[in-house]
This record gives sequence, C-alpha cells and structure tokens, in this order.
Amino acid sequence: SKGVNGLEKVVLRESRGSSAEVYLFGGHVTSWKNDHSEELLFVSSKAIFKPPKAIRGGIPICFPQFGGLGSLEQHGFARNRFWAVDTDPPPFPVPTSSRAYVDLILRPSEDDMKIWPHSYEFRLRVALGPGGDLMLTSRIRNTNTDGKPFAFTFAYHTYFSVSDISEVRVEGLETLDYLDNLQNRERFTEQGDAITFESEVDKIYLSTPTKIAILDHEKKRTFVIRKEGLPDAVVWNPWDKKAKAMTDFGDDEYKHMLCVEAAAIEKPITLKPGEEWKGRQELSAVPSSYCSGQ
Ligand code: TA6
Repeated sequence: SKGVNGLEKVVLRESRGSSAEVYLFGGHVTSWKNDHSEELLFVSSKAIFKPPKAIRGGIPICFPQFGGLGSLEQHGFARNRFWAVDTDPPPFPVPTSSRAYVDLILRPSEDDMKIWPHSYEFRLRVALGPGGDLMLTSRIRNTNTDGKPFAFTFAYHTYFSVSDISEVRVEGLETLDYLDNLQNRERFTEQGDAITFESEVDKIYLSTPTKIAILDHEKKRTFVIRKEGLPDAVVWNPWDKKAKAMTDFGDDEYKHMLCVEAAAIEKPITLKPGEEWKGRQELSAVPSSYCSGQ
C-alpha cells in the first residue's frame, strides 16, 4: 500500500492482532505493534519520509558501513535505497514459523558500484512470530565475478519507544568492554550493574551476549533482543543538546526513545565470492513481571 508521501510500504498482520510495517524505501521497518495495537518502535514526529533522507526512527539498516568511519555516507547507503519485494527467495536457512512475513531484496545500482565496487545480494526477511515477536533476518551474499572478497560492518539501528528514558534500564551489557563514540571511540569497561540514563550515551559494546533486555519501568514492559551473527550492540540516546541539533527529531523526543542496535562493527565481516552471511534479530515485548530472573 501507499504510505507517507506515497512511498510503497508492506503491512504485516498476525492472527492475534500484532502488526508491522516496512517501507520499500530503505527496507525500513517503521512500525511494530503488539496485539493491543500499542506502537513499540519510536519514529520521530518530524521524520522526513523523502528519499534519499533516511527515516528518523523505526529500524534503519546500516550497511555496508556502520557510522562515519569510512568512505561512504554515514551508516552506508542501504537505508537510502529503494528495495524490491523478493518474489522468489531461495529457501531460508531458518524457516519462518509465521505466515506474516515479507522478503525484500537490494542489489547495487550502477552508481552504487562506483562508490562501493562490489556486487552483492542483500535479502531481508521481516516476519511477525506467533506471539507478535518481530524478526529480521538479513542474508548478504558476495556475487562478485572478479574473485574479489569484500568486508562490511552492519547494524539494525533499532529505535525503541520508551515512556521515560530516565526510568529505563538495560540488562545484559554489564562488565563488557565498549568503544565510546563520545570519546573518539576509546575503549572502556562497563561497570557491573544495569545501564541507566541521565545524559547522552553513544557506546559500541563488544562481543555481547545474544540476549539484551530493555526494561521500561513505567509501562512495566521489557523489550528483549535476541541476536545471531551480530556480536556487538550499540546503545544511543542523543539527550537534549544533540536532540535540538537534529532537524528531523523533536527537542523533547529523546525522553521517549532508546536505540539498542544489534551490530557487527569491531570485526568487519568478510565474504569471498559465493559466500553468504546471515544476521538475525528477534524482538519481543513482554510484561516485566515475566522478565525478572529470566
Ligand atoms: O548509532 C548511534 C549513531 O552512530 C550516533 O552516533 C548517531 O549518529 C546515530 O547513529 C544517528 O545517526 P544518523 O545518521 O541516523 O543521524
């Protein structure tokens, strides 16, 4: 169907009422609702749905470069390109149990080949699981015919909707090493208890557990990220100063969002021609009472 500014989007609905929306522009998930139709992702009220500007919120896909370190635009170009629906995908290594899914594909354009001289097939499956979980599976294959391998970094840059950032805790990253983007990516070690927020945070946690929990105290809700093939995790909140500096972000919106991003950054992924990489994240939103001790 047509979304904002007439951009094509696919709406997924699961039998129990949960739903998701993904724009073909960017392969960009912009909505994930539970079976009470509560929106679980954050999209800025000032988001600009106008290519080639990336949509501020939802789940931007950072490929082939996370961040600004490298020759490409910030976070690479995949989120600024039009994807296509993949009508005949090769069988998925992990068969999706749900029927509510869509397969998208991105291949490089002529112009893309000029800035990143590699050919690839990037297949993305967005699926709603039986309990309303949101699953993203990326499969990236090197289809170079010149024998050249390529290396890339990657992130699902997920914006979670939270009631009040000052009442949010992140569990699962305790005692890990991280690169602090606010201190020219110097390496530090996290202290031993859950992460809380009282100022700008922009940290790349290295070799994290596969499961990370984001507890929203007020909503008594916990987001759980389960990830595969994505060893790192970025935690970002712009706080007030950076919020004001972003034209596509409301001054106060930092209070109601948190980015926790399943990523592969510290060790770029290298693929030889014919090789394929798979990176998966599964998001669930559970009442917090179930989550203590899990
Ligand atoms: O994921 C954190 C980060 O790298 C921050 O440094 C900030 O730049 C954020 O991404 C947003 O980047 P964007 O290009 O989407 O404005």
